Amino acid sequence: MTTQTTPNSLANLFETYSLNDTITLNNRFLMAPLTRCMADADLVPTYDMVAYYARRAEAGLIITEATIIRPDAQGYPNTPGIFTQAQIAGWRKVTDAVHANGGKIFVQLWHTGRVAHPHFFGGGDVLAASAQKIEGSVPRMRELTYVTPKPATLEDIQGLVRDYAKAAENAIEAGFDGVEIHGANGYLIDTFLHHDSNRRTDEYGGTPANMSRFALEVVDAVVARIGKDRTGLRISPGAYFNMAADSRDREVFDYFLPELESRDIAFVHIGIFDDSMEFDYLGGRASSYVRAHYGKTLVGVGSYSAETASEAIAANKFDLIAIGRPFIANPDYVARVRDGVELVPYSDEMLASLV
Ligand code: FNR
Ligand code: 8K6
Repeated sequence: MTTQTTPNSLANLFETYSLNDTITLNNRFLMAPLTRCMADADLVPTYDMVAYYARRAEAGLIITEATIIRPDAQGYPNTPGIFTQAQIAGWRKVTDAVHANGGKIFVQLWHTGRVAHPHFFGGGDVLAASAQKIEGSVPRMRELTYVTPKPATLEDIQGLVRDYAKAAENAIEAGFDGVEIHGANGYLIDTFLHHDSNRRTDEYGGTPANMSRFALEVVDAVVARIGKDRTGLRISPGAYFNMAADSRDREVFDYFLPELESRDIAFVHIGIFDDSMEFDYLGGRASSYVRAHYGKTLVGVGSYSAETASEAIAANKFDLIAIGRPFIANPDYVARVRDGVELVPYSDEMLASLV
């Protein structure tokens, strides 16, 4: 292991950053949301999860693994929830430990939409924008093939909006500094924003304003409940996961992003695994496209190293960098980068345990 001082070229990553008047981050690193499937049978965070997050408190902001807002939101085993008192109490231990170590933490609020499976919630409907199913089965549970979702009725939509707001309220009760609404990666909110999954002909489909309506209603309801300073949003304008690309999606996001900008939320975060991916209909990278259409705080992500992130921030491509897999492999990622200590390389086998 070699030790040296932080290269000057990385110094911008260690500058503080004010999201708004109420939240200032100690550095430019976010820990990306990372599903680990390690909550207990009641979807309550465990002591191992408390220790896992506490070890990573040097990140300017931790975004937790995606956390379901209600039972029918679940699509993977042992993903934590934030809708019971036991879950809120479990998360309180996590937030207390992160705060004791000087960190900040937002919870990622999740409904998997058409990626949900009734196996996890005792049967019943899988809700999505339209009855367009995805192929395949739940990872590691191959007998559970995905089902055709039920298009959410207007009543279902009102209930969902209410439940996102309630989950945000629960998050504040659990001691979180804020929430990141999961509007990315092909899950519920994203199914409204893309033509592949939204075939509706009512006021939630067919036009950019209609297709943006559900996402904006969720944002507005969460903002009304906990405040814009404590509300972030993750989006995937480029379809890449459980979603087929459609060039008409561009108009949806052309409409959606300025609407979002007027809400003045804490940040927008790209949902992507590799930001070098280019999307024809976005004219390049998802992050460049969002930067051009959204003038407020942007979080970049997707196969960045500290070096490439530092360069991208210096070139004003985004303001903050989220780090995912390297943070699984290196609980002390931020200290290693700061001190010039070599990183442990990530491998998929590391997902088997929480370190
Ligand atoms: C993820 N990612 C992810 N994204 C999200 O919005 N919510 C989540 O719960 C998860 N879960 C998750 C689990 C695992 C094991 C991986 C590898 C990824 C995506 C993640 O936040 C990030 O966008 C990517 O990992 C790309 O960043 P890195 O890993 O290249 O720094
Ligand atoms: C038991 C299941 C654990 C679920 C983890 C959910 C996180 C998703 C990680 C899956 C990787 C998907 C990669 C898609 C990348 C496409 C890039 C072109």
